[in-house]
Amino acid sequence: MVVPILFRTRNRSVQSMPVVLIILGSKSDLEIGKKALTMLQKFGVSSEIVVASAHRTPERLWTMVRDSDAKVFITIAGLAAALPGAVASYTTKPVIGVPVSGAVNLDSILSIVQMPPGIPVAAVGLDRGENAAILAVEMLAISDARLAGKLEEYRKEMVDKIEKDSKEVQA
Ligand code: RP5
Repeated sequence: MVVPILFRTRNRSVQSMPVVLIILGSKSDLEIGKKALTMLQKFGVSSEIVVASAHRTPERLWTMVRDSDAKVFITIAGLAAALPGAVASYTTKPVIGVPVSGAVNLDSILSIVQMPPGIPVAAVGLDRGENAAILAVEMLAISDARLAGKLEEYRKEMVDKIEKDSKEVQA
């Protein structure tokens, strides 16, 4: 039996609710979604990946966003990437868009960047699922000192790596 999304999400326990919901426009975007998921796991932020298309399943997408308790949405889509903008139109929570590379690339970038005034989407670079996750963590860290500390540690890791890399190329 197919359980409607509406029913499933309303009956979830508080513990299982993802803080960040990662929505893919298609299963073919999964590799980019995994980059976001892995980075969120590194920061100890709960997340979940789902598939819902703005064009192919508009009702499913609307219901999913409406019933989600996530604090931030990461939306990943290619081609005429309407997904991030559509999600932003259904919620006042922050929405991060990740354009997915393809034959053209600028198609998905411009679809996400060129939002009309009043309904913003925070766009990260092409295929940059990991950056979407870091940006989501930065948003959450505004009211979470533990996450803010983890972001500082992450920056320190990058500094250490660059210094190590520099020593290696100098040797
Ligand atoms: C977009 O169209 C999806 O986000 C995906 O990046 C692209 C191609 O979708 P599929 O044909 O692989 O399902 O809606």
